[in-house]
Amino acid sequence: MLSQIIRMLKENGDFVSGEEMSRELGITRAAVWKKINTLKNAGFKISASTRQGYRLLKSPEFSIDELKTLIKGKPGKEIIFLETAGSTNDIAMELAQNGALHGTVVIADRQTQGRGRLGRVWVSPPSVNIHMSIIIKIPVLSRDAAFLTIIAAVACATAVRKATGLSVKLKWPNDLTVSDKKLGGILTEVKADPDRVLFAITGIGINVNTNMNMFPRDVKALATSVKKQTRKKYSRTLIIAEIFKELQSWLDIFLRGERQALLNECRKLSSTLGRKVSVTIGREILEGTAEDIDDEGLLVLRLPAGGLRKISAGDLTFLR
Ligand code: BT5
Repeated sequence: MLSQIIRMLKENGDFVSGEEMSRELGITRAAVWKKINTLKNAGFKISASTRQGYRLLKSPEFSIDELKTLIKGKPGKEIIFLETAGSTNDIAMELAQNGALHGTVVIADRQTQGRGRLGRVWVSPPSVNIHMSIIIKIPVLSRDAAFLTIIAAVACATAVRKATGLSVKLKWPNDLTVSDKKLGGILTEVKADPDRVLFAITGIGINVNTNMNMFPRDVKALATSVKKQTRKKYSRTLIIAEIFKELQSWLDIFLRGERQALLNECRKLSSTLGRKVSVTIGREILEGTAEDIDDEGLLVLRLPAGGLRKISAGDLTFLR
């Protein structure tokens, strides 16, 4: 109901009369007034005039009800919003196992046990960043699982670029970066049998309105946020809506079999290709030049002796 009211106010752009709203929503004018007050309490600036009705002046930085108005049939049709979660990936995993549909999204304002890869901590302070996990149930072969991270990374980088104008890059395999500082990360977890992926959880963490003093020292040294880069606050609602739009479009491209388009975009956005890097894979450390991302989505590393190594996952640092 709140989403419907926001949609009416936005579509109209001007005053919408209380009577028109009450008619369209099938509730009394007093009930409309109450709903408007709920929105005001949630941070919406709405002017009210007895003669003309209600007019939306400004939306708050984050509103799940506004987000719902911005999504039509994209991933995110079903959104579960939590003020606090352990890890949104864990919650989405459980939901997916219990039959939740493709495109179901879990968003948390803060996480107490946000995770990176290999159990590393993902710092997730309240009310500033995006922490969300999307259930992906599409036909993917197990050997193509790396594409799921590529799809999410390309979608997020493009969405944040469009929403903020920042030159967001992709650092192989799962980082969103600006000027080589970490703006966000993707954590893809899959449930698969030997042949095919049964479902995947795409976890997305992006630092939006974070002040650097919200991070512990080690993270502060390597991280950045949209606010830090632009010196402006951005609406998480609008960025998330943009991510859903991009995700839908890149999933469609993948499902149509147009992998080259996806890979080309990934190569174009890459901060890694052409650079001297060191890659840690378990106990092994390899140095070389990141030459390409191949047609299977693997990193192609040119070794100093001239040979090539293809790598599916690892931790990468730039040399020099
Ligand atoms: C990642 O791991 O980059 C994946 C991060 C995924 C987080 C999302 S939030 C929603 C969903 N629910 C979860 O529990 N997780 C996902 P990795 O490449 O392993 O990077 C982890 C490293 O990034 C840490 O060891 C820190 O050094 C650094 N780090 C931690 N928090 C950070 C932050 N907020 N911003 C930038 N860097 C951070």
